[in-house]
Amino acid sequence: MAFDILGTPGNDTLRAENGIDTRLLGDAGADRLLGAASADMAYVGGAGIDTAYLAGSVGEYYNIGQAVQRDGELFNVLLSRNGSGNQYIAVSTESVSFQSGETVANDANGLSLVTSAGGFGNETLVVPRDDSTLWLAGGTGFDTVNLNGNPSDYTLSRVPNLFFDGSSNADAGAYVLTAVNGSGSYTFDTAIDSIHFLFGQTSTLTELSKYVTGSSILQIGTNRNDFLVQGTQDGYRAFAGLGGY
Ligand SMILES: [Ca+2]
Ligand SMILES: [Ca+2]
Repeated sequence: MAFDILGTPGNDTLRAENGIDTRLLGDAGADRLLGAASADMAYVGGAGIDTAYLAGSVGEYYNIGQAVQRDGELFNVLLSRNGSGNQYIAVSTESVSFQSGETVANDANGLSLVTSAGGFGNETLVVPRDDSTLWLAGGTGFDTVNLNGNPSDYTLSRVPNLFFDGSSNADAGAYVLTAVNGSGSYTFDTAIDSIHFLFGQTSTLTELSKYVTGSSILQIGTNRNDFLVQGTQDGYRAFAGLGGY
């Protein structure tokens, strides 16, 4: 649960403490919203021309290229590359400045200057600690997602939009881990390679069903070599292997 720091209708400078998850709520006016290292931050500028100030440099974040609805606000999300904290930047915050000196507009153009998750390299995506609904793309390279807790803290499902005429939704087959305590839901496209639970367990994406309790109503393969399991004895199950072996 994040700590809130509230601005006034005037021009405010709001500063978060290091290590404390914080929402900075500027209200009206031209606000300076100063984030902190080692914590998850939300920057809500409100009316007026506002700037979020992030710890570190552009190179310490991934732009996941999607807007996320949270607490009634629409946010662009930058994921931490090094544990410095994930950054939710409300669209009412006009620009983003980094401690290292770079400033970008908080829009698709500006954020395109931040490395996209799902690119060519070997990426490690560190997801926020709680209260998140994120869709994560792997791209090429070997991509790992660091997720909080243990496998037992989640249930597993797959995006089931597979049609019997052979067509499928673009997201079909994506893996979904939903936190048992309701704090978040994480969807991984099948280009993510590995999930590392921060309390110890590491699993390839395709073997998650060995570790995480899940729905087996619809098992869908990926374009890789798959391990499909029917989890219960009764009823019909649809298996679709897609590509691979
Ligand atoms: Ca203000
Ligand atoms: Ca604003």
